[in-house]
Amino acid sequence: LIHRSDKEIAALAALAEVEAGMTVGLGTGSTAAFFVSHLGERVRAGFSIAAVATSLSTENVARRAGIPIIAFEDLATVDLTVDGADEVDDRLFAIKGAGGAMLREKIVAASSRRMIVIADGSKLSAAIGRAPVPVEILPFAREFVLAELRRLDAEPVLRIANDAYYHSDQGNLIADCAFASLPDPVATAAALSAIPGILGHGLFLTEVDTIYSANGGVVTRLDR
Ligand code: DER
Repeated sequence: LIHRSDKEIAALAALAEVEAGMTVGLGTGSTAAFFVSHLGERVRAGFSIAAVATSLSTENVARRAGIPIIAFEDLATVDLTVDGADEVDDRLFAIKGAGGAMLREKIVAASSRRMIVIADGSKLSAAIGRAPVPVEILPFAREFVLAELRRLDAEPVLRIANDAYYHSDQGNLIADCAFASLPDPVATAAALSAIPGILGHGLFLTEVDTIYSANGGVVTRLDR
């Protein structure tokens, strides 16, 4: 008997959509790690694809799995991106960034013909608003941006790692914003993007085409 977690089951459902010859965007986080691992098995068995990574950590995991990695900067379009999320809802709105990779994840997602979120049932909501919204901040702009976020009632908390500020793959800071509620995610996303010094945020409102979510071993597919 093989027991698979819901994250792994969701990842396998997305893997079924990968075709030979595709350029595949590899997400970041523990759910995406199952996808990368199983994709690596297929590649080692002769399945030919090329992949771009949404973080340095994913790039390392993918290379160790034997997946050919190409540099995203040389591409304009990716065929299929598979990534996790911190929270998703029935509108296919997502909050991403707990893994700190949402700046590259959003670029790769936006460049993809299809973007699939894989998640276990704990990530599903009727409307996003529970998970904090990560924001990537240019260090030069730290206190200015924090003040602007407080004016939006975003309650920003700078991410700490090993008693120092956490830094993204780009060398920027990340603040987690604990909005009391997100009644209008589109307006909130626009307000965040309008603050100079914010280079990215975790509100993904247009990028997700399909969600494969698994709960108790049962996979549900939701399409935009
Ligand atoms: O940081 C990210 O965007 C990750 O995709 C995150 O949202 C999901 O991570 P998990 O699969 O480990 O829950």
